[in-house]
Amino acid sequence: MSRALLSIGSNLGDRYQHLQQAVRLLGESVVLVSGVYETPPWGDPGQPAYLNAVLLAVDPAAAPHDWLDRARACEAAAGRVRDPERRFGPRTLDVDVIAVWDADDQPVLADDPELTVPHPRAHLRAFVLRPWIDIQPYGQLPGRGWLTDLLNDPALADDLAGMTPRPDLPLESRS
Ligand code: A4P
Ligand code: MG
Repeated sequence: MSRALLSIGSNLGDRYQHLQQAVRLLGESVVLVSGVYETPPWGDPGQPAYLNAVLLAVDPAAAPHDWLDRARACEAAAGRVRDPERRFGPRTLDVDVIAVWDADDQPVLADDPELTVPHPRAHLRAFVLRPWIDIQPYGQLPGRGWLTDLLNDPALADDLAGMTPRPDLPLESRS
């Protein structure tokens, strides 16, 4: 049994369609889907605004690396092209594995460059924490603490203020 919190983001092409396709491809495992937010670019300012959301997915058969494989399959389906010169640059679809929990509901801790969980930059990202609170108001980022406390960090204030909810762009879960 494994549970994963995945973050999805897009700032190139039909952004909404890319997010919808990711939810569709992740399929039956998706149990909770946040609202969509328009967010200022993080880490590399010279690019268009993103649409971001997060998903909680559950799959009794999934090992931690399976979530990364699924994330990459979604990115490939959106025709993502990686620019090695621009790490945080624009993309049709970014799917990150933010955290994974095992069958006993314990957070999986992995320091492998292939899959580092919890995601090492999640606590710095309002575009992850804000939608996550939508679906888990009492959630915690393993090793970092309550989502509400993390979002109150003054360092995130500007990014948070720059985010706009997009209730006109709903993402549906099928479960
Ligand atoms: N990797 C290790 N751990 C993980 C993990 N937990 N989840 C490895 C996903 N991948 C993980 O990823 C680089 C390597 O990280 C892979 O080999 C993978 O095995 P990548 O997808 O090839 O490259 P990337 O996504 O361009 O780089 P990186 O460092 O993952 O960037 P981020 O952190 O994904 O940032 N601003 C807004 N507003 N919204 C966004 O969604 N996204 C980014 C991308 C930048 N700014 C953004 C947004
Ligand atoms: Mg990524």
